[in-house]
Amino acid sequence: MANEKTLTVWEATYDLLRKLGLTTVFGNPGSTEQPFLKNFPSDFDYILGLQEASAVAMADGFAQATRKPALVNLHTSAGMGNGMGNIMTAFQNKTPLIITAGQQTREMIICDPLLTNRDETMLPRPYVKWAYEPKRAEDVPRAIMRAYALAVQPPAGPVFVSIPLDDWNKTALGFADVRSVSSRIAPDPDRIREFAARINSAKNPALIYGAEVEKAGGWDAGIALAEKLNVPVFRAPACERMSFPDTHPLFQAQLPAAMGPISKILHGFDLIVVIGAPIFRYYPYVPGPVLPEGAQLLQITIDPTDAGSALVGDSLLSDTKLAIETLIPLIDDRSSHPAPSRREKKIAKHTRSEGGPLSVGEAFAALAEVRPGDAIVVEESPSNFMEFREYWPTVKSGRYFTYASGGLGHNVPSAAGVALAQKKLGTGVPVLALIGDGSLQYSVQSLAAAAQHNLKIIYFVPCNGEYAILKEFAVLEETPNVPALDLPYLDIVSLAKGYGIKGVRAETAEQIQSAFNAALAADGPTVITVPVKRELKPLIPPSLS
Ligand SMILES: Cc1ncc(C[n+]2csc(CCOP(=O)(O)OP(=O)(O)O)c2C)c(N)n1
Ligand SMILES: [Mg+2]
Repeated sequence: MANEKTLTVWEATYDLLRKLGLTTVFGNPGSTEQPFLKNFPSDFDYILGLQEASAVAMADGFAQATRKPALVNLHTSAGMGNGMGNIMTAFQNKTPLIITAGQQTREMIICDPLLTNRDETMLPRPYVKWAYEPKRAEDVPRAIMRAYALAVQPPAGPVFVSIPLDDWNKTALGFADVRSVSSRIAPDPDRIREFAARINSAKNPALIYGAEVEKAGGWDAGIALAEKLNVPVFRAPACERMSFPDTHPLFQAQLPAAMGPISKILHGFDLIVVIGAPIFRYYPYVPGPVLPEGAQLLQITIDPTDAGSALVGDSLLSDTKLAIETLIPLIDDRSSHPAPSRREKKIAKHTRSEGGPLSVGEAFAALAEVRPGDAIVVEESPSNFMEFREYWPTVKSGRYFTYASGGLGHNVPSAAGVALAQKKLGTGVPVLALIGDGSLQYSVQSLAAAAQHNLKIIYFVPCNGEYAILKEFAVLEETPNVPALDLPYLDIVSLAKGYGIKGVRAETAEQIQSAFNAALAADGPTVITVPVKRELKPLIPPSLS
């Protein structure tokens, strides 16, 4: 260990990262990062993204699955640009990421040499909570400490520190002070009593759970609240985590991401209690009221932005688990009331059609029959995910991950981060990555990390040879003859091979099952491609549009 007089910024920073538990670095190196990565310590792991988009999203999946912040090291300007789409998604996901990037040397930057990250703090905005380049080399460790403290405080999210390449050999001020900050905020006691009173006086309330509940560790508390209230539970539209079991008798449905349809589904409720979600996350514009007539809305969220952007209702700022736990003793027990009417819930079964490719439902039905008890799903399958959930219900917390943004290119690398977390935690839990054939192309290079680290991921790719969801959107929005929605030429088995992964094509239910079982038994990842029938499903069911 260096003595404090000769301690360099490099040594002080690695000491800090070690103490913060940030010993897994997700990145893609360039010459501006090499002074940071030199003599890479043996107790650190470097996970190579091959492209910055993959590095960011792998870190996101890893952070979510370990429930801890993660460290990302990107290349200067161009690398930041590559990472930007997934930085935006990490911001929407509220994932704490400490993102660093190199910068040209302070000695030359006045004359704009190659590798200059011009106005370095501007590029990642508005999708970072803080962006900073230290005013002097000595401040690098403290800047990372400050970034960490900001990233983990609610609402959590990515932060950015730009570090000139000549900072690392400078003499440090000493070891950085390691600070801790809290990551939960309890509800205002008066306001939550008001909320409880409004729930108690409601005749016909409903609950809507969003992703924050599961992220806050509130899965069990959410079930307890729902059971004491004995009311229907919906899932917030377009939410990235599950928060409530699909198989619970009170569970109704995931709400569609459109205004009019949501108010139709919620018709008849007098109080709608939304916990852990924006009001609401919409996708297509289908006009209609935000809420059905006569309904009031209460929102509990940790995010002031989501409280601010709500078009209707009254909000309470809080960690959702703490709020639910505070609410439970304050609300009347309605469990003896007649159970609310429920939709019929059973795992969908599919009869197999003759000839031609399988329908995607048939493919999912075959897959569900060989479902292992404990697999985690990471999903980016725009036109098929709702149907998938009919066959593969989520029954446990932490078993389903997708993105809060819809920005393609997140979930293929994120699956590698989730699987890496399972490996490091020693859970032995496999990851099923359900990925559209179009979606796979955006961060395809992350397949290499799965192969290099021998991750237990089964990529299941329904190949319809098209951007099906965009065709569905085109019907709804009446925009015919959009070019470039067909991609029949992709050879995904060969792509997998190119990245060092076994690729298999499965055309029948039996082939799907044997490929999946072989993949489960294999030591490392497998890509299974399944040619499926083209189907034009309505984006919003006709009864709701
Ligand atoms: C970064 C990015 N670029 C473009 C889009 C627009 N987009 C949304 S879904 C989609 C098609 C996805 O195709 P595929 O993965 O094959 O799924 P399918 O719709 O066929 O089920 C596209 C291009 C996007 N969401 N994100
Ligand atoms: Mg497709």
